[in-house]
Amino acid sequence: MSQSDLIWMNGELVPYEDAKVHVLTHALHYGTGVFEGVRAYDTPRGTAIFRHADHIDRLFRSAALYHMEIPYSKDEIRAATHETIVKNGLKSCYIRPLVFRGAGPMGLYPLDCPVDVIIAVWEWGAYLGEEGKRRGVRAKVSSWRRIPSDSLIPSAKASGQYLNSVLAKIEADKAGYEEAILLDGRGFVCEGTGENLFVVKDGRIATPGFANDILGGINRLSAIQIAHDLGYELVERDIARGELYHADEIFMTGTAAELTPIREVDDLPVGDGARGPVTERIQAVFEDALHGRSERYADWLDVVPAAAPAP
Ligand code: PPE
Repeated sequence: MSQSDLIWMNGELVPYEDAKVHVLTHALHYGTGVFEGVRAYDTPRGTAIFRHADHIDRLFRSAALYHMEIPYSKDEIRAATHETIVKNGLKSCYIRPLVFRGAGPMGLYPLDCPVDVIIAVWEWGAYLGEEGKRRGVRAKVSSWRRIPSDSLIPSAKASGQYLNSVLAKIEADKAGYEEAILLDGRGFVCEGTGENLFVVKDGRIATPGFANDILGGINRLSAIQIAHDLGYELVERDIARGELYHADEIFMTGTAAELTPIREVDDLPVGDGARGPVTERIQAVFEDALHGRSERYADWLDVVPAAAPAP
């Protein structure tokens, strides 16, 4: 991660060093925030944000699910994001909008605390590495189960919920793996700590659905669309843990991770222990879409105006 100069904070761009909050910020104590992970790519049409409207929609939905009213419109958030990228002079970057309960009365009741909004951008390479995207990564089935939807809201991208992913990530890292695969409360495959998951067997693709308590990934939707367009059969269904050990291929999708194959699960090679042919085909189309090399998926890109107007 490399630091950028300016962070958008409650309506204005402030220097990186000055983008601070009070220690009694509600979200710091109780995790009352919602966020997004978005990426902008350097494309032939200029800097372009991948599926920006979908990310903004999910941000507003996550906020509503936690009873937070965002004090800006979707258009304002979009324009502010454009401005933050342009003013930082970045051609490609990771974008992190965060909406959180700020400093106000302490105690669990949050509705009297302000709702603060920041948008940060920085240059960030592939989360699980460029080599990981080519060769695949090693994953471990976590001993931590994915948060169930009768305790929290797995479909919301809420800050506090990420303690679940943090525990799984630490466990996997300490055990020498790059990523964790969490099972849902019923013991079916759910997702990675920050990625959705797909299993390929005999040319057919399966992925967990909302009944498995996934976060509805935007890249998941793109991978589903691309798989369909390439003519693959793809179903959303319960996937037993044991299927991971019989899969021909497994891959994960996420904004940070992009499309990354898994080459080993629990020390067992997945298929040939390398990126498989179905994964490679979908990944190639996906990469073209991200980088603006695809006519077919050109609509997925929100081109950043070179001199963004102030929001
Ligand atoms: N599941 C989880 C739990 C998750 O956090 C992400 C994104 C996804 C699935 C995939 O969603 P999407 O990006 O819309 O395809 N994780 C974000 C945060 C990662 C981080 O380390 O921070 C991301 O990829 O930006």
